[in-house]
Amino acid sequence: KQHPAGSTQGEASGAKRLSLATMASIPEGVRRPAVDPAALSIGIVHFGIGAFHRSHQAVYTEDAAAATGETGWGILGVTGRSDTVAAQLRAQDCLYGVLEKGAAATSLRIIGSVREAVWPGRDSERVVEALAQPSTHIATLTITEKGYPRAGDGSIDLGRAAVQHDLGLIEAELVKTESPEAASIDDSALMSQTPIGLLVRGLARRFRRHREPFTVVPCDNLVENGTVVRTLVTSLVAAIGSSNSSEALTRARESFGEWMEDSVAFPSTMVDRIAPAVTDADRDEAFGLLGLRDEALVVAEPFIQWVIEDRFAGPRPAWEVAGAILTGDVAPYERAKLRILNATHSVLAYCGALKGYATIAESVADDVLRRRARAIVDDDILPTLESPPGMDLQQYRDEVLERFANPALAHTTRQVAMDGSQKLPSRMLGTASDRLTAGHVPHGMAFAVAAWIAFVSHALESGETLDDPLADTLLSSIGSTDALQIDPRGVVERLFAIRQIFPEDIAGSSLFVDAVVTQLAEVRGATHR
Ligand code: CS2
Repeated sequence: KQHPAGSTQGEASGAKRLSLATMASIPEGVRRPAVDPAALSIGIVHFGIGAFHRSHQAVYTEDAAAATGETGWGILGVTGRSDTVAAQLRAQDCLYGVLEKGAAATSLRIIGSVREAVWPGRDSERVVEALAQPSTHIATLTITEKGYPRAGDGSIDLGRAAVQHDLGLIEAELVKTESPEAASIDDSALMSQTPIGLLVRGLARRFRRHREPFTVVPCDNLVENGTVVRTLVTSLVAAIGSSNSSEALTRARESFGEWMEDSVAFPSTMVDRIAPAVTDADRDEAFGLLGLRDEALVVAEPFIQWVIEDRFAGPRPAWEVAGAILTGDVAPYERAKLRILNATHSVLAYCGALKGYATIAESVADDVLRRRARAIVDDDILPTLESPPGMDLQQYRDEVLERFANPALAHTTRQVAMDGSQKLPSRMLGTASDRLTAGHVPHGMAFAVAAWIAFVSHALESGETLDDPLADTLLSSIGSTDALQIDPRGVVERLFAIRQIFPEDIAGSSLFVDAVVTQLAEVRGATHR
């Protein structure tokens, strides 16, 4: 069917929007919410309500609620930079579809576990209040790698203005005396600017009001993500009162810190589901199935996995009945996933983009690139891993490449290639470092790092935007459009000098530097158009 460019069929036809009121008209063949959305109350605050959360934790949470009949696990979703996604959700009572695209079949399911959507730029008070409610027990986070404002030692980066701003709000919260007037003051100066700052501000109110336990569950692709968040939070708390100390504040900081030590848990998790950005074609496809407009639609592959460290301070949804693995040790799962899936994903994204492929599926369909990805896993990655219980890593490798090949998922190389400076350490450099320590030169990981360098350099050569928080630093380290040709070693050395990305042991290994320089030529060969 034809409809004007830049709009979807739903918009063009003036169709009704998905909402509680229109839910009754959801046709047979589309799965309705497994719970009555209107019956759910907030038990979870989620930071970063993007496509990934909506296709992953929100689905597990709904399935767990459906299986147990518990109604206390509705989700309040917090957006990041703008109100857009929250507004889209609010306009449809936070209902949205997950369009599941398998290689052979597509299906649509409507999710009802998200009950509120808030942009803290407008209403951080609502988020703080939700975190302080005794009926809220958990915060989950998908704020992407760059959402964790870490300094070199893993503590919070107090040099950032946004962190200092949030620290001031946390201090004010800790020593606040509740009065009706105070509660009504709400202007932009009172808006927390970082998710971690907002989380700690909410925990400060919780501490001040009743001190019920709480659990923070990060769901980003980071090594030991629970420890990462705990370190950020505790270092932020430790900084309370550092600039304008009063006796009251010092006392409050100490007991806040003690409560946190005793009553707030930070389990680590491994999350997995490929959820590419939604396109208008996806919206059209979903509209064809649903007959209602859904501006908050997400797309995902059929595969889904969640492994959670079973270390909660208070109650949690019965996520295990929805298929999640609750375990004492997430590390082997998390390593296998980051090192096999995410590393090869990135390699295929860089090389694919250089070769002119728009999607990961096209990249992995290219024999040269697929064989490369597989060889990197076999040569360097598998030797660093121990098998998680019940998992065969060679089979996992094959399944991962198979998932990437799913032709129905238009996951762009551009999307996976973004934020490389934030992704390299957890996906590639741990493997490289383990191999070097074991006395091997990791040529495969050198290829992976070289692919990233070639990709970054290509952005400089072509003038295309480099989507990376360190873009300026990266481009100026490369220097000029012909630097990689003229002086590849110089480029590698200058990039390796960026300590936020490359740790000392890697940057200082002349064997690894040599290997990366050599592999730059291999990358050129493999990505030759
Ligand atoms: C991808 C991940 O964008 C990326 O960097 O590698 O988002 C990947 O799709 C997920 O981790 C899969 O679970």
